[in-house]
Parts: sequence; structure tokens; C-alpha cells
Amino acid sequence: MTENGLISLAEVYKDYFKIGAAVTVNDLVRLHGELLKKHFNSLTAENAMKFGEIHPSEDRFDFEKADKMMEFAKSNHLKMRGHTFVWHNQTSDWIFLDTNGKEASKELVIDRLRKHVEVICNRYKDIVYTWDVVNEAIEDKTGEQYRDTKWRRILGEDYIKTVFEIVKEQDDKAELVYNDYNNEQPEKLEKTYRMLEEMLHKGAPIDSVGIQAHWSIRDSNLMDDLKRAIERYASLGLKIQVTEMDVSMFEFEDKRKDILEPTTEMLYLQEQAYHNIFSVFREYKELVTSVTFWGISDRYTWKDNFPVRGRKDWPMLFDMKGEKKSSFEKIVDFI
Ligand code: 9MR
Repeated sequence: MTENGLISLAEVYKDYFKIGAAVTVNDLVRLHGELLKKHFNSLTAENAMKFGEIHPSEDRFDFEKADKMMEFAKSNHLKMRGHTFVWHNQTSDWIFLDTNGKEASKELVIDRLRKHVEVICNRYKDIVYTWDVVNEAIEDKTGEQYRDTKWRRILGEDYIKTVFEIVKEQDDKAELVYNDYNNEQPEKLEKTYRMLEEMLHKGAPIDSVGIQAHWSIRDSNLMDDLKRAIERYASLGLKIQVTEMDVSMFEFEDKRKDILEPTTEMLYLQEQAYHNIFSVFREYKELVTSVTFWGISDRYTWKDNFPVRGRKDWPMLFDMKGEKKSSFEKIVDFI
């Protein structure tokens, strides 16, 4: 069956979870457009729905790109993930400033956030099945629980709960997600667990944890960490979404710039990684509701500029020509 050129990833996984991709408007046409229609049933705007992009000043929204994505999704029977309401990056400064240019009060920021969420939810909630409500709120440094952000400083300790409540008021049908990276790794997992436990206890309407899954071909302990994380989060009654997956050819510490195409060893390690990771996702299909890739093919990936600016990476399932890689074959060969 895997030799069949007609195979669709979303179709293969239809009884497991949604299969998504992060997109720019350029991905909606030509090769990437075709791959999206064939293999995916969920879209995430890579940047177009972030606060700073969609609401650049208080009285101006820029819906153009997100609307194009919505139209594409509607005409091709895909759903969308809404990404993202509250994050420390790509957020317009105006929301944190009052009319005198001083830091805005808690009441003012909440009022503005509520209006923002209301507009975005009303426009997109028919097509959006899940929102990344709060993104990356946990601190990476050992010993510190929360990332120090303007949101937290102004809205206070329980801001995560407040934000989830605001989104729930506007869309009570969507799955509401707390989304972060490295949150399968033991230390960050425990911090995240503590935060979620506390917020849920206080009544925050959190449905799921987003595991971003920015991984690499040499992540040791990944399978054990991942299983433990899924089980820990599930013990709080939460579902799991894999929200931004890619499997880089380079470990974070590997800053080489002289590799101009993936080696045979890299491709082999990548297919093993994809194979193992998807076996775990399938094992937990009752808990995992979607798996989204942070891109479509190796032609375009944010990893080309992170952590090394201008260094090509090849983290996706489709190669530079849009052809299926051996990693693709490995994740559909269970049927
Ligand atoms: O892929 C996104 C890239 O184009 C932006 O420049 C970057 C800005 O911070 O954000 C990237 O997407 C991020 C996502 O929204 C949240 N998790 C980490 C992703 C990769 O940085």
C-alpha cells in the first residue's frame, strides 16, 4: 500500500488523530497547496494569527492572510488550529501601554484582550476546532516556575486561568490548549504539571496540552520522556496535541554549517525517529487528538534559521522536491 502514489497521510490516520501543517499564504498554492490538499486535514497559521500580525494596532486588524487560509481550509475540507492568543513573542506593544505611554493597568489589558479574542473567535470559530490559548509560559531555567512576561507582570499570578476563561466565554466548543516546547523533558514536565494542576484546581477550562515536538534525529530518551509526559498530563484529565512537530538533522549544540545535503546516516536516523515517535502517538491515540507538522516539505522550514541563521535543515516528511522521504514511508507502514 505504501507504494501506492495515492496514499494520503490524513486518510491513513483518520481513525487516530488529525494531521496538520503550519502554513504561510504561499503554501496554499502550487506544490505545497497540492500536498496540503492530499495529505493534511488541519492547518495552523505559522504566523498570520499571532497577536502582532493580526491586530497590529488597537483599531486595526489585518485579517487578509488568515482569511485566505480559512477560505483554503473551507474549500478543501480542512479544519484549523488557532495559534496563538497569549505569548511573550510577536505581540503588539500597544496592548501593554496606556494612552500616556505608561504600562497599562490590569483592567485595561484584560478589556483589550477580551475584545481581541471576541473578534478573532467570531471570525474564525466555525473553522477553528482548537485554540492555543497560552503559549510557552513556563520558565526553562532551573528553579524558576514561570517565564517573566508582560502578560504575567500585568495580569498577575493567575493570568493563565484568566486567559482560558476569556477564550472559553467566546468559544465553548473548541478544544483549549496550553502549548509549550520541551515539555516532555522531565524537569519542564514537572513544572508544567504543577502549573496545570493548580490552574485546573482553580477551575481553568484547559482541555489539552500542546507538545510542540521540535525534536532532532539524536534525541536520546525521547520515547521514554514522551510516554511519561503523555501519561502524566492524561492523569490530570487532559488530552494531548502535538502542535509543531519537526525532526531536525542537527542537535541543538551542533552548529556545523558545511553540510549541504542530508547524509545517508542522517536520513536513516530521521526515519527511525519518525517511526518510533509515530508508534508512540498511535499507542496513545485515545489521548492524542492532533499531530501538526511545523511546515510541509524541506523546501521551507523555520529550522533554516534556527538555531543557526542561514543553515539549511531537512526536518520534514517531504523533500526539497516535495517527494515523500523514507520517513514518510516509515509512518504509514503499519497498515
Ligand atoms: O515558525 C515561526 C517563525 O516563522 C517566526 O519567525 C517565529 C517568531 O518567534 O515563530 C515561529 O513559530 C514558533 C511558534 O509560533 C511557537 N513555538 C515555537 C515556533 C518556532 O520558533
